[in-house]
Amino acid sequence: MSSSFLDSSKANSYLQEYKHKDGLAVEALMDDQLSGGLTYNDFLILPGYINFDARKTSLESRITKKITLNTPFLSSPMDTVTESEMAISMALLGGIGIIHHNCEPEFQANMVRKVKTFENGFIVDAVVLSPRNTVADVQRVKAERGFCGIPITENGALNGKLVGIVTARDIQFHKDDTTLLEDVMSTDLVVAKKGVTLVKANEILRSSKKGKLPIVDEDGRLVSLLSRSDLLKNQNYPLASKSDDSKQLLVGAAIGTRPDDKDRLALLVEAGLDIIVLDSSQGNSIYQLDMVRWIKSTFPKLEVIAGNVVTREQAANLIEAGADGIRIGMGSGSICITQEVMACGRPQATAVYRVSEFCRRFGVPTIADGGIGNVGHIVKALALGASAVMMGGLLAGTTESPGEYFFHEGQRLKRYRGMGSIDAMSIKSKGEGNAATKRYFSEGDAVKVAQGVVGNVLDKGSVRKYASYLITGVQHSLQDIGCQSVNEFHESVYNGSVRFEKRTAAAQMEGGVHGLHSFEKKLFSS
Ligand code: CPR
Repeated sequence: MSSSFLDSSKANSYLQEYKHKDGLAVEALMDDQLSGGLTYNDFLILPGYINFDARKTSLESRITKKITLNTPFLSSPMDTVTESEMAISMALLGGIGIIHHNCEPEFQANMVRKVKTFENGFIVDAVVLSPRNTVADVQRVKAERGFCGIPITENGALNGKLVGIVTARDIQFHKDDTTLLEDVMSTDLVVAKKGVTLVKANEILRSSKKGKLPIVDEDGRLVSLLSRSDLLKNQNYPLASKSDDSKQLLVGAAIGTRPDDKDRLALLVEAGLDIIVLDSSQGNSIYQLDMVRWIKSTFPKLEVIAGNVVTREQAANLIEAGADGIRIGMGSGSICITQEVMACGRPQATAVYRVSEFCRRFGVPTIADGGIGNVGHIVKALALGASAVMMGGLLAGTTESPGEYFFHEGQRLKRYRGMGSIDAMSIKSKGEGNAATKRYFSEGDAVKVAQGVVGNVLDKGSVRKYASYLITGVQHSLQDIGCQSVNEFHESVYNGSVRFEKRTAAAQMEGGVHGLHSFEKKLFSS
């Protein structure tokens, strides 16, 4: 009896041959001739084979030549997105915050310093008082810094001889705030000797049941401090981005490319900066190329992310000048009107693919910046070769983003604005124009041409929960695709085993919620 089915040996080889052939390889997807530029919504990734637990998926990725993060997320250097609070949270979750520069240089450097001193293994710039200080001084520190386990040294400074410690309990019922600390401080001290390892010091702290562990040298002088609350934070954030030696959180900051930005950078470096981002809407300029070269020769240890670019030619110049990472995007930001006003830019998916595919030949990681509106966009940016994503609007409206919440028509909102909006460009700061005007090369103009808008975004709660949702979402997506790490994902895209498909307008409608009278879109629970 004849059958239209293949016999088993033919069926087997047919199965092997076609295993990865459905859909398109990335190069075919991105074929400019056929499609024009693509955005993230124009395509989908086809599912692969699952043989691992999503929680085992590694999101580790290199964001500059020398820096690898556990979470490939950066927060945008925008004044409604990243100040120290956001940068601390991003680093705790394994990403990194890039602190904006629409402010005085000293203010920006202070924000960098705050991140660097947030969660030290050892606190090396501890607040210290002397026995002659009063209870009122402790109360002031508590109000300003939020803690009051303060070591007391003879001279009231670090490196002075340790004579006591004042804790909340010591001053709790003290009515007279003029009392000298020598009369209330605890002198029964548990200390550890300078040179003690972090692990050992943590053990002593744990068993002593004290809040703080002073570290002293052989003469009893205070050199640093370990805090119980840091111990707990360490336990909660296993992915945290930290420098290998000091265990301080990693932080980035943005500057422009004008001469006075060199002075600003010196302050940032002194504050402990790890990555500098050269913040320009069009990075392929003589100013930026000179700046990259100057930074690499002046601060050889500092990692430089250059940009923004959307073409290989732009990227080539920056790589040649010495960039350690390349930021991609022009006109794709959620608050952005650059493409409309300047007629310049590129659809983001195409820009990310073309530039990343070029940069990887030189070992230079890329960052997809702008237009990331959900977990799927993050995964698509990574699929197109980006090592990491930078997010503005997605992180705005969180507790840790700058600005106050307000209510409008029953909803809790926060402001989110483009750095090229008239609002942002109107912030006064000393030096050559403000940061926002410099980003758009318009500091000398009598008329400011806006490249972005001011808007509002919904309250998203704490970024620590929100970004955890993004991380888990990306892990599940990579599981569906069948890749257990970002590195494997990149390899599988380039070797053609991860497949793609274009999405028609109808397909995009089908992929969204449809046909309901009404619905509530709750994205996660924790
Ligand atoms: P979203 O994540 O909100 O889509 O985009 C954030 C990115 O938009 C920023 O990291 C920055 O590169 C870019 N951006 C910020 N302000 C902008 C204005 Cl006014 N115009 C164009 N791009 C802007």
